[in-house]
Amino acid sequence: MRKLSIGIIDLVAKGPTKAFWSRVMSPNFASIMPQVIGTWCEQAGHEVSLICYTGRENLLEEVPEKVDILFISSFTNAAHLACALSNLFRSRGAVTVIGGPHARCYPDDAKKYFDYVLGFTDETLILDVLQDCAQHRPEGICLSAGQHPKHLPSVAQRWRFIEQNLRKAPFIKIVPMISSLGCPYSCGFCIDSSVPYQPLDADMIKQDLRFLLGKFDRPHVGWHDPSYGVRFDECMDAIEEAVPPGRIDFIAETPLSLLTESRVKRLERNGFKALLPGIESWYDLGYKSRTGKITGMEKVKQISEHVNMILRHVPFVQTNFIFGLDIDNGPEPFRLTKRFLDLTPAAFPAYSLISAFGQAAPLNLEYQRANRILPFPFQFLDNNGAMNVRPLNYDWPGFYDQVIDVTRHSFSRRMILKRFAATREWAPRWLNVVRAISTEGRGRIRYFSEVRRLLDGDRQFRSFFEQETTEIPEFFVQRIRRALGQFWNWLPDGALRHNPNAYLEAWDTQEKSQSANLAFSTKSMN
Ligand code: B12
Ligand code: SF4
Repeated sequence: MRKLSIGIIDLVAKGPTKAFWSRVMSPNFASIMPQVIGTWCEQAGHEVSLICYTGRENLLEEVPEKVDILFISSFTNAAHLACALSNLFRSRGAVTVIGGPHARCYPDDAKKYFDYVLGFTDETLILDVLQDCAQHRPEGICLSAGQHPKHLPSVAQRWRFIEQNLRKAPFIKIVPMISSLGCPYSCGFCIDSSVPYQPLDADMIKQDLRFLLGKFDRPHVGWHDPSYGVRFDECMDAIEEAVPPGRIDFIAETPLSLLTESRVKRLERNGFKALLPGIESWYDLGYKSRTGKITGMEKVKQISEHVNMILRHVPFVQTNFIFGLDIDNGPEPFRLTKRFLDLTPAAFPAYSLISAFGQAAPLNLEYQRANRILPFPFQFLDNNGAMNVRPLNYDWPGFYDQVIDVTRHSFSRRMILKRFAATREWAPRWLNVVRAISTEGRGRIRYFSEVRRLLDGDRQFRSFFEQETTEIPEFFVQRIRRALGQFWNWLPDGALRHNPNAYLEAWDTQEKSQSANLAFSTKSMN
């Protein structure tokens, strides 16, 4: 097969930005799969340019003008930028491919703008696409491997891409690694709730860690496992065999249910500096925190003790919460969250508004059946920009009042100082302050307050929330235009809108196979 010029863009930003936080941190949020795909393509003899787009790069200069095929990795919040880029590079003759969370969640929409839409992706699928490398228009084809790949290239093999990206990170440089795919838990709102857990080869992980020790004095590794540490002893054995104590700093998303004190001590010995457990709800999902059927204030007390125990050993803990679940009602869930923060001042709270990401999660079928999904433009589907599920037990103004109240409490001067004083090490101390006073804390308070004001003051805006109209409020359109900058002109007609019930319609018309792969063909093209 002829040698192809291949472009790969990993969209970490959804448009051009000069924000300080994104300059410092965005290179650390690069995805693993674009690097994996780049490695497979190079191994097959092709020429690859990979750009992790953090909002500062000049994409038109950095991607070669005449690429044969362009892969774009996109979350849903960057989908508009992805469509605009596809349109632009198609106009230059490229074939375009989209993969990543957006492709898995909204394949029926993505195929309008891309030649290929990939779900689970392994090397065979990538080589098939390169072999075919053809225009599929007006509708692209949706392809998926039967499951996640069994093996991924090593860090050494991905190094060229990792290094080029981390050069952009001025202070903290975090290497993305992964030790497992899928998840054994089944939280109905999650993309991995029906994807079987699959550990990756422990020897390869040891090899990767040893390799990194030769590259940095003290490497930082961010585990991208959906649930790190499910096979706890295997993970720890691998680190202990390969890494002298304390030589690598680790960050991981690990469920509280796995974090007994003896395990936390082992994590401490092995250099774990940040843990991000999901608490999610005071009334549900007790299996994630080993609180079983305990709910309400009892659960707050138990989890607070648990998190304070972790904080005695690990300097940074981010506790994740979801607002707007059907089980929540009235001010109580928010009041309990504030109580939790008072009892656990060193924990950094991260809030998500419940979001239904297309066909990725089984719960979304129920929401669509009940006509509870709103067609907020993709750019706002990042767990905060909008909540695209109509809440069951709140009206919109009442819901936003509660969200604003808890966010204000969490990032008030008093709470910032308490958190600062309660945090032991300087790096997480200052990181907590920066997060609280930038977009994540104060920025969100401003944004939510503006939404709340418009709910009362702008009839058309409110009608959209009340599902009386599907016309997208000007407030959102103008924000997309600003965020896209020069790429706005390349946004294809109709790309601001999507069918919020596509999953249900596909479900009703297609063979009801495994939901995670609905709309994708798993047959090889050759
Ligand atoms: C690790 C992780 C992160 C990390 C790393 C992110 C990154 N750049 O990869 C961090 C902490 C930085 C992060 C941040 C965010 N995250 Co996150 N994150 C995850 C998590 C836990 C695991 C994803 C993962 O790496 N899995 C391992 C990979 C190998 O598997 P996979 O993603 O399923 O990928 C397969 C295919 O999709 C495909 N593929 C993947 N990428 C690509 C790329 C190409 C080009 C191709 C062809 C194929 C392909 O191949 C893989 C193998 O089969 C998922 C939840 C989950 N359980 O999956 C959420 C998840 C992906 N995150 C989510 C969200 C919303 C966010 C944030 C917006 C949260 C926020 N408000 O800040 C940010 C946005 C970050 C950004 N880049 O813009 C959502 C995304 C939903 C969506 N449709 O957009 C998820 C699904 C969680 C959820 N709500 O259900 N996240
Ligand atoms: S939310 Fe976390 S624990 Fe639950 S299914 Fe998803 S990855 Fe697993």
